[in-house]
Amino acid sequence: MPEFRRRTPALGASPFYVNYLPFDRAGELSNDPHHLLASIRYTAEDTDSMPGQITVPMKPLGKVLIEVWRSWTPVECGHDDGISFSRNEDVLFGHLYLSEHDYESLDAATFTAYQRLYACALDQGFPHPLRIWNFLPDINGRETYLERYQAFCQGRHRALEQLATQSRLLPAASAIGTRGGDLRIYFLAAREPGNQVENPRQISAFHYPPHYSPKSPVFSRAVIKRWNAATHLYISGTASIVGYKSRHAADTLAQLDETLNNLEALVSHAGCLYPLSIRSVNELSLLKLYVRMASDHEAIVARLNERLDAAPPTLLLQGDLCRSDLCLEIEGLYTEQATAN
Ligand code: 3EB
Repeated sequence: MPEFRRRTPALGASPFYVNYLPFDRAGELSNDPHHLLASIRYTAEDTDSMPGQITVPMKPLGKVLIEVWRSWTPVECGHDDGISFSRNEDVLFGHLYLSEHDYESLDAATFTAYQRLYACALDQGFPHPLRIWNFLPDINGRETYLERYQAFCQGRHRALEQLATQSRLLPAASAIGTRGGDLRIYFLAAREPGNQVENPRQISAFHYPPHYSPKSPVFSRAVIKRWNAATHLYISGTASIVGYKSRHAADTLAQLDETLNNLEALVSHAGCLYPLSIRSVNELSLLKLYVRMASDHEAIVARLNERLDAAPPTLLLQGDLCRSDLCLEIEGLYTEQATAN
């Protein structure tokens, strides 16, 4: 049996930790609201979120889990130009909803969302977004001459071009299609930047050829961030893409295998570049899977358990992916306590 290095972090080891809480234990969240950075519920009904709680209109597959971000130190909450946030000494966690109808296009709405997001992060003293999650309805639909995902990429690209002086770090990201609701974004930002990690099997998204998206998607494959006593690796949504081309159209299990190969390559690359002990996807702290067809759910879980000796806690959601030929996407988080040096 391989020895797995995944461990529960010790108190104070990192500025926050994330786990998945069974939905029937949601009541526990109100026991200690002062240490709650965020809780995220994925639910097919597009309900209004409670203060400090984020709702994303996506159907959970299998066990219903709440994503919980907890801080070791007390958090402060606030609002800034439509963004709700919570923060501790080290991190800012924010979220915003934008109604597309208030803007002339998805490009314009995304541009505004990113301007606000970066302005809020700067105002609060956390100018470097490390990880951003984007949710948009009808991601594969068309918007004038562009696909909606391309329109989103264009708005984000235009905004980040202007914001490059604030932070040169391209955050890790996910961009997922919902089946209703507004443009929703949540993010994690820090006072100091982390480092980008790219995937040796994939062309960097910001270098994708223009026919794929006239303005390229600006995100990095992963961001590594060293905290005082811990190191985090935030892995972007990863799909069955080699080079810049999608592989195994319409073959969900082949896509799953390719995606795991991509994740393995990324993790070992990160382990070569930085002093991390992680060597394989087995050792990640958390996984999240977005699956286009709910009916693929059981086959995916079976194959995942076959491929991984000890799969990390995994949240499965029904979500659409930015290319219509993609069946699934996987993101991950890794936490490692720093060794004394
Ligand atoms: C890809 O690798 C798949 O536009 O923010 C994954 C993660 C993908 C993030 C984004 C897109 C994004 O191109 C799609």
